[in-house]
Amino acid sequence: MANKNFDLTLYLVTDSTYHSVESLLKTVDEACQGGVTLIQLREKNAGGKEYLEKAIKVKEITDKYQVPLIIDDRVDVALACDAAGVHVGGSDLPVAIARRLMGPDKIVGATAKTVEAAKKAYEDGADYLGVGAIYPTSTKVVTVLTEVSVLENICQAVPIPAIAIGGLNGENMSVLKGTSIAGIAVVSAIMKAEHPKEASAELKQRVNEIKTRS
Ligand code: TZP
Ligand code: MG
Repeated sequence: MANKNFDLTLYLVTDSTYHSVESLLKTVDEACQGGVTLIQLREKNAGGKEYLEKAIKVKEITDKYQVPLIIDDRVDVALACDAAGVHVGGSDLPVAIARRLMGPDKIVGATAKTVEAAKKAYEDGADYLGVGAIYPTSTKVVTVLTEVSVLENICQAVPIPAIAIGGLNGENMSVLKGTSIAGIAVVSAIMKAEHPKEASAELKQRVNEIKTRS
């Protein structure tokens, strides 16, 4: 596998629900200034054309700050905008297919809620795992909660890094202390923040206080 350098410490997953394109771009820009280390464009209601147009605009910003851009769900959109990678979940293209289409140099992230799924995603070529939801979330309507103990079992079961996601913020992420996560992923804690730059910087500081793995 190619040597891919990416930092999962603070992974922003976007949500356009309450954002115009301009506001989405502004939030992404401020989040980059605040130090997010990876950004996933997550567009659940956009067709391919709209998704790609947004991805190209977001990538202009992430490129400026040298933050890798990951596209949620859609390998075609990821390839079309030359994103750093794609993130696939249980109802998307299988990890092995995503890897084959993306090639060895791109990042492929996968969602895993069990040790078994984590091992399979690793064997099929995933570079990192997203695990959750740790807390109830209003961002993703259909999701189940994942115990922190399961998260840690996943971290121990595979050599690729794992991040925690779901309802996480600066106050409640301490529940992850002692686990082997490489970072956390958030939507609301940055997308709904009044000051995304400051919110990102504070979250990053908190994650760095609790995480032990790079
Ligand atoms: N996958 C599991 S929970 C979640 C996703 C995409 C949403 C997390 O959003 P928030 O606002 O940080 O709870
Ligand atoms: Mg998906």
